[in-house]
Amino acid sequence: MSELPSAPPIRLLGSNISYFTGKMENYFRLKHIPYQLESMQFPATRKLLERELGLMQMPAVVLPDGRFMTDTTKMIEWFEEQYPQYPILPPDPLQRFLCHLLEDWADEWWWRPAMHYRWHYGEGARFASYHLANELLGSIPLPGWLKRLYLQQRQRSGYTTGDGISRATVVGVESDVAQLWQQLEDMLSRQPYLLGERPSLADIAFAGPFFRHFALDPVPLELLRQQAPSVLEWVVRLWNSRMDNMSGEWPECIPEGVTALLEHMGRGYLPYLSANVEAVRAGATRFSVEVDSVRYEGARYSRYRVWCLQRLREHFDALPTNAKSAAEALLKTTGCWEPLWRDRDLPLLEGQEQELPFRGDTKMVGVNESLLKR
Ligand SMILES: N[C@@H](CCC(=O)N[C@@H](CS)C(=O)NCC(=O)O)C(=O)O
Repeated sequence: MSELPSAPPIRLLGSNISYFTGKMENYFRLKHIPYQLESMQFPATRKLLERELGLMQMPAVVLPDGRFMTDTTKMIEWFEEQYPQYPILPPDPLQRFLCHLLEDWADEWWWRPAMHYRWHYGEGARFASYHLANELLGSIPLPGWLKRLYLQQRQRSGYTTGDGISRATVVGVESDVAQLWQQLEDMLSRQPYLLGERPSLADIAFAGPFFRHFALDPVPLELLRQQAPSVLEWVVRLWNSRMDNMSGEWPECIPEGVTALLEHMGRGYLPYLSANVEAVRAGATRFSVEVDSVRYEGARYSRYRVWCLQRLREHFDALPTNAKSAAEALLKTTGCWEPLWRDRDLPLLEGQEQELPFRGDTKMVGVNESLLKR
């Protein structure tokens, strides 16, 4: 008997040491959605994605029908509609809202420290630049040392020293990371996933900074082994979890530990988001801000993150009345409420990000692309 040809799998274009590619892989695995990871090849992939999506961003997904997609947040939302069995969002609206908050924080705040740990230390920069030069830049006819040098400079000037991290900031950034690890260690030494017994969107989002960065790059990996072994165990547990095998229930109430995370987010990320709004409104592509006792000097503004703030507000506005009051009370006691609403009108471009996940308008930041553009 001949077998029916199986449907071509979903293609995930990215890198196997990339933050957002790792987030998407954790999602596909958890949902048991078959996919095939393909390393992007520059400069060809850049041209392809600019044509198909309007921008080059990692990862991209190509559906079996040939459509291209970008942005992990909107892609996951779309896949959840297509694969509604075993949802990664809890049924309780307040818990769902918390997942969206935590996802945004994981995506947009922990990116900078993750890049810092990779590119600041020689050990990390050597590993990552060697890996990426081979994985992504194989078709560029230049010597390996030059590609590695280029990658280190590109990533530092785009995402670390060029995004507000100076010598004086390093201690503050690393202690911010240490606080997060301690908070997660407290939670994950008591329960297998962030919301309790079942993995959720919050776990998928935190796979971004942890799976391909903190738990992979040599310097943070050793720190994680020593300081937060339960978090390290969670990284692998999540990678090896499947939603259709879960017997645990969604939690009855907000799990212990979430309040500390929200307080942390309210001290650092939300005030930063609001400073970013001011910078975008003023057209100041660089801005300086002190949040949670750390001063970021010359951080890049991000139009995309204005849209992120708008989305968080929309998620809040969409809550049913009871959940809305509970969310408001929780946001107020954790210091998140005021910065969430500080700027009433947000300086969004007309129709900004409305075509996601099938077309993007703005990237997180613009970095120097000379080598990859040829
Ligand atoms: N919000 C986007 C962010 C994706 C993103 O920023 N990816 C990084 C690499 S992991 C990237 O493409 N950076 C652009 C660049 O370096 O040119 C998502 O969720 O997919």
